[in-house]
Amino acid sequence: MPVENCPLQTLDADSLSCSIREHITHSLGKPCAEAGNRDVAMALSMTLRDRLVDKLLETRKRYRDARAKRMYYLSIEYLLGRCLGNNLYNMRIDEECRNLVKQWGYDLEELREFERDPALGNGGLGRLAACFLDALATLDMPGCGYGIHYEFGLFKQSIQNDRQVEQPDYWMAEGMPLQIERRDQSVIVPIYGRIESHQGPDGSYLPLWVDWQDLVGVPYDIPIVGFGDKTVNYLRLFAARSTDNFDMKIFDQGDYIKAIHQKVYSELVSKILYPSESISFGKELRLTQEYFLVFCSLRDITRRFLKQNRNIEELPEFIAIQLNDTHPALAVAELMRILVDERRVPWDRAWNITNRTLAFTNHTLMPESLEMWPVDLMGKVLPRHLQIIYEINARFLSQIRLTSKADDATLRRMSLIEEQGGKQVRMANLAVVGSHSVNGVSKLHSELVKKVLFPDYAALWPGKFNNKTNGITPRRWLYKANPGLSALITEAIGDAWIMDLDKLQDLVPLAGDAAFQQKFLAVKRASKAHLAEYVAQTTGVMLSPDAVFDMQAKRIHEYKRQLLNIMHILHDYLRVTEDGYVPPVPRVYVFAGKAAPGYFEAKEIIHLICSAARVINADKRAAKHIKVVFAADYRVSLAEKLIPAADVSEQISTAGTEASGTGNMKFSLNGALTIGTLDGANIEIREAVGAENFYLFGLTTPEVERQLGDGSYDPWEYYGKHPEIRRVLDALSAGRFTPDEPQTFHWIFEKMLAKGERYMHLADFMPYLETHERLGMDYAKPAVWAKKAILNVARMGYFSADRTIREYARDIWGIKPIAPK
Ligand code: NBG
Repeated sequence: MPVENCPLQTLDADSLSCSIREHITHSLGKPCAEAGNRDVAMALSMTLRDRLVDKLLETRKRYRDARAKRMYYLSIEYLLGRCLGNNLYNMRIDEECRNLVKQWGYDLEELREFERDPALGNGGLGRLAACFLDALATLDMPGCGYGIHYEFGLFKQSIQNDRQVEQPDYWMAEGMPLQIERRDQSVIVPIYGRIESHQGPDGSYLPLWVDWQDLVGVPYDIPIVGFGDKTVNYLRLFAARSTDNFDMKIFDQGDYIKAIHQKVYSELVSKILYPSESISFGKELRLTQEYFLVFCSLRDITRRFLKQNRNIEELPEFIAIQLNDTHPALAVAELMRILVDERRVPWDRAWNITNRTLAFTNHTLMPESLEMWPVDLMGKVLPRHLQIIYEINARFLSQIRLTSKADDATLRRMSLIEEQGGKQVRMANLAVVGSHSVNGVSKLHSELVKKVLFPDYAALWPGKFNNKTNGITPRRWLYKANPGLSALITEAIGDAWIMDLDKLQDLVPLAGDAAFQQKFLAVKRASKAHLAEYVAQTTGVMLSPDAVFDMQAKRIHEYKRQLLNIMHILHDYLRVTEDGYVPPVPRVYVFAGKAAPGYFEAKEIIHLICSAARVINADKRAAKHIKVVFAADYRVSLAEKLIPAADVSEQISTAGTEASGTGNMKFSLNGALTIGTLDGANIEIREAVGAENFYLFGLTTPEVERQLGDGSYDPWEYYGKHPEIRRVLDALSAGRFTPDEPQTFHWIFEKMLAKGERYMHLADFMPYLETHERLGMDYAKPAVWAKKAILNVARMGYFSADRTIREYARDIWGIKPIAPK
């Protein structure tokens, strides 16, 4: 029989069982009778991989036959989280597998614990990329991800002596059975060297990149299965290897060790993920990573495209490339280099192609996160790309000088080069100029992108700027993470919500139904009890599932204001212990999140939370009313434990600082009520769930802008006026929570009271307290609370990543679903 006629694998219980045994014996080399949990978990993953690969090939053929336009998502981070469980759920064989392994005496949940989270991202941006991949595959859209195969993902966090300690995360320690190495599609990446100019036969200038060194990008594909197992796309991650092409000159000089050293340096490029969303730019290795991602991706994308016998000038008709923030912005220069230097397309036509192919998403307003690279460094690492950037800039500036009569100040702002204090390339400007679409990630943020970040560009190209409010995948964040709630919803309204989250609306009539409320509260309580067990095991702190579970889980950053949260907790603690106050309901406060290793304030905030937790949890007067927990090592799999158990979601960033937030969506979808500011997607969440089902407090963005702008914010005024604020800050300053080192948190006192304090903690403190007060009273009335929580779930349909992806596909990418017939 010809190979192509062999039947694809099917996954009924028998074939599943055969395949698992087959892998235990032949892939792992063990008798089935000796297989431990780990072996079964591995063999199960391999079994799924076999099936996914079949579907992957089938999907590829389907796209090819349809001559479909493809979208490629370029992102330096992907926070996938564990794959086994997610694949089982998306393939809808979780029940089957659970029963099967149970017959053999294994527990599927235990097996899943063997998988390490591939944590190839820092936070929101990387997780968004992962949610998008899930939605693309679920919607049968030809869209794949490109990224870096870091050997070490985001550091593992542990807490020692109340402080964060970082350890390396070697995520592949247990193997990664899902990935497929594709050595045959490796890419040679030129880097360094210099440019010689030659004259072409027609007298034109021909740049020649010479004396470059090279490294190799080896692709690893991770299959991404959509819900219902119809479409399998891929995430292609490149690992850096050295070429065997050692520098012979070094050998000739007899310096064997130096030659090997160079080989090691090449492999460093994909060694480690930089652990911060706002790193200090200037690190050569990071620039090399960004280039490595861009070069490998574009090489691969254009190779696939040209293989279909197409003319490079048709690129924008068949390919869309989305730049996830500025990290892959070098794609603008690299695509121009491919077109102009390699394909000999005239500059203007090449520019048109580049522009129509690329689109850019901005994810942050923080000025310190706007990437800039010193011109000297770029010239050394990427000499040809720097030339191209200069050329783009010169043409762009002379064009706007002519057409829009821009003055010098405007030209200086719009230039791709920052001239002040050492020349630097502005990556955001490069991305905006080189793309046909620029989007923000929530309504408010997209407005601020135009107004604050790129006012000149927005005036020049109003049609280029648009909004795509973020979304999350309901598969991982409800269906898989919260089986209890998921089953309750399906029992009430059927399971169509998994593919069409707007269907949750059908729960609205049940929000006031006493019987449904009872069931809903029972599910929530069970999740809380489950989390309480985990917390007891990992921290020794005992939690009561009858308390309000109030959570703030996200990166630790001053703008996200974990300090506001902990100061409120301290205030309550002092009221209970000093004023004899009795709160209406007991509270459990859970914090989770990592601090960038070099970010002093963020690390000290963790130190404060942990020190305060130690004091409060040990104080008999307080402990029945208040408990504080810091759940270490926040990552996707921990989020899946925390979020279903939350009653309250803290989304309390200073207005105008959080681009969107996506944790806010996950909590609300799982029936937590938000206490939050009018920031990022909070605004849209509040509109969707109803103002009465959202605890709003705090200044608005215009108020923050005005008070910080005219210097009128004076924290001492608030300190003077409110004894509550004085008590908390004085306690911190006096070393109340670190008696052995009383000076430890004095910096917080100073920072909170510094003139024009950037995040305006004290301005929002009293409204925050009052809103918490109101929230506590509402929680004490279960029917009132349950109704609000159910309405949150019911009205979150809009925040599905499926909706977001449909909008990108329609407005930016021009791609369509290619479903199997
Ligand atoms: C983050 C923002 C979040 C947003 C995610 C996804 C970065 C640089 N930005 O508010 O801080 O939800 O991106 O868009 O990670």
